[in-house]
Amino acid sequence: MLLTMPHVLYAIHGSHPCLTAERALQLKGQPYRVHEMAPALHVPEQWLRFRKLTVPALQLGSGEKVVGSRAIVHRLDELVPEPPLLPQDPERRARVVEAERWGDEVLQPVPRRLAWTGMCARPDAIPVYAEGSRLPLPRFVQRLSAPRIARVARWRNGGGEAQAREDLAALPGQLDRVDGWIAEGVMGGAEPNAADLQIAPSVRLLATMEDVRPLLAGRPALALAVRLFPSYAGRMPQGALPAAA
Ligand SMILES: N[C@@H](CCC(=O)N[C@@H](CS)C(=O)NCC(=O)O)C(=O)O
Repeated sequence: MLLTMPHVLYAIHGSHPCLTAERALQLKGQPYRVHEMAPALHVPEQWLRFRKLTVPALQLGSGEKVVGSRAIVHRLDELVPEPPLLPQDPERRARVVEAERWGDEVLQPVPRRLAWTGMCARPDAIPVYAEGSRLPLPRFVQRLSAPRIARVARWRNGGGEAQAREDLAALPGQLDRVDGWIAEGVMGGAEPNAADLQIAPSVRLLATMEDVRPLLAGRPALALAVRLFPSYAGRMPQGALPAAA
């Protein structure tokens, strides 16, 4: 079914799961516009509109509301079958769905926690991550409010130094898992599937952090992330994150 009314994607600039949802809309050739919200401040707005606290959320042209990157990808795949984001073959589909679920529940929070932790340590990185944002906030308001927002977001997402050490220690094993799925063909095919769309934005966000780059160097996971998402606003300078536990 072709959806003709423009959809509205509720998103935060630079949010990796929002990229997942937006790329799915693009791959399905859907007309949409982005309603951008300010990080952390988006929580009450999301609650009022969707009775959920996170982005991405999608209001379809039909009025239907879908919240969550995985739910959005799956709903779009149901409504617009081509190109498929989930394989038809049940066995292959189960493997892609499993990788996608892990990408959402386990990997996705890691770059989120690290990014907010790093931004608290290096508030000068915040405007670099905000490059390309279309929020009509005067610069001085952004400058004053951004460090406070980063602290709230770090707290809400369970960031902090001790957690960052643990996350960095766990990352090599997590990246091995992604590389394994690429080697097995679960991910990394010529046409992106739901697992690619879920996992590549997380790896791409990790690649903006100089302290993490050595862990990514030479990995198929990095090559896939850069192939699917060549550019990503933001750069976290070396030393913003603590050493691994
Ligand atoms: N895993 C879910 C949730 C995504 C999520 O946590 N999004 C963040 C932005 S990247 C958010 O909205 N956080 C709200 C908060 O700070 O509580 C998904 O993929 O949709």
